[in-house]
Amino acid sequence: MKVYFAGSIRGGRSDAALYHRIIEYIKKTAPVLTEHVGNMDLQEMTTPEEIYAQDMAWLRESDVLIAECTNPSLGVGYELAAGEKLGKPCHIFYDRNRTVLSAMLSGDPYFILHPYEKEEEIYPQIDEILASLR
Ligand code: 6K6
Repeated sequence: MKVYFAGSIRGGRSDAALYHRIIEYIKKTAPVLTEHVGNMDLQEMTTPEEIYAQDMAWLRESDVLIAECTNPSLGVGYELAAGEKLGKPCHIFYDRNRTVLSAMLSGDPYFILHPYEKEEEIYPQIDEILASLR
């Protein structure tokens, strides 16, 4: 079972450390195809065309999309829409005290929403997601 983790890059890196912790947690159970999203010293070394092609290939290869959406990101929104089109289960985590989720995400019944107030709430929910896919 492979996980596609989505988190803001050009939308802003203020939650990069949180992405890193979530990715490290998931990796104890399942491979994460998009580990770079949690890389704290991310450097863009390739072209947008290559990034798009690689990410779409990883999305097709993945069994589940887990997105952290507290920091809004056009790329993450795109990936969620693409994940829905591909029929992948799409889970959206967001800190309900720090953001109001876009209505295009909260209003789409396809997406499984996981609002949280404390980071510790994220991990048992990830356990459930991964267990449901086994
Ligand atoms: C190469 C090596 C490290 O960083 C790069 C270049 N940037 C990206 N590499 C891979 N995926 C990316 C990159 N930029 C955006 N994405 C994808 O879009 C990721 O899968 C994120 O979930 C999402 C972030 O979108 P923006 O709009 O916030 O950048």
